[in-house]
Amino acid sequence: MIDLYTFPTPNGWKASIMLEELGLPYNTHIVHIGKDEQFKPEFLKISPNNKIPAIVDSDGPDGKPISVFESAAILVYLAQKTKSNLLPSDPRRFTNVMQWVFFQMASVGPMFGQYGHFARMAKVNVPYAIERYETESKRIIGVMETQLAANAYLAGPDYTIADIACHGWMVSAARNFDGLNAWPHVKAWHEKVGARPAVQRGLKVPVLPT
Ligand SMILES: N[C@@H](CCC(=O)N[C@@H](CS)C(=O)NCC(=O)O)C(=O)O
Repeated sequence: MIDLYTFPTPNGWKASIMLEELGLPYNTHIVHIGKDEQFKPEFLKISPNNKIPAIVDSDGPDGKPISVFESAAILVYLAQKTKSNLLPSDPRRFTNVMQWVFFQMASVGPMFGQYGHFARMAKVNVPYAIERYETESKRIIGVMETQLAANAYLAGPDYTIADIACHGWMVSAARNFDGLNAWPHVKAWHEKVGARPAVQRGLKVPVLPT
């Protein structure tokens, strides 16, 4: 059984969408990052960088429990555990998927995240930071637009973990940047991925108590 430690954010949704795509049974544990639960010692044992998502798989590769933090590491771990085509094993296709996963981790997540912070959450108004991260976020969406104009999915003709990694972040980009109307191929891809039943289920995890 897999235990998922998460909160409803773009990084958390990567893990829940992946678990739903693979049809793996899992228990969900809410780590309320607004209440600093990510700093609790028991959570830091599985996620030393105090961030969601993290998983604990009681049936690790050697039959012993294993914990995994960092959302992309979770995607790769789960794909390899199940030998899923969401991460092809052919070296060329594997590398192609991984470069888009790294693009998400190094560019999409950090830049969109900083834009959201400075535009909506910062305690002081810093126009320079807002403009910098907005410009960079839009440039990154432009990179995706070029790729998706020539390919059905981010890493080529097939849906892969690269699409799972990016989808949740584009939910916030659609909210911030006029429904992605300036990038028609990104918008169409986002709607196509968002129509997948597993993605819709994953985006509802976790349900916060009212
Ligand atoms: N690189 C990490 C980033 C994870 C991340 O930033 N998680 C945020 C929520 S989206 C978090 O847990 N923040 C709590 C904190 O920084 O204290 C990953 O992809 O897993």
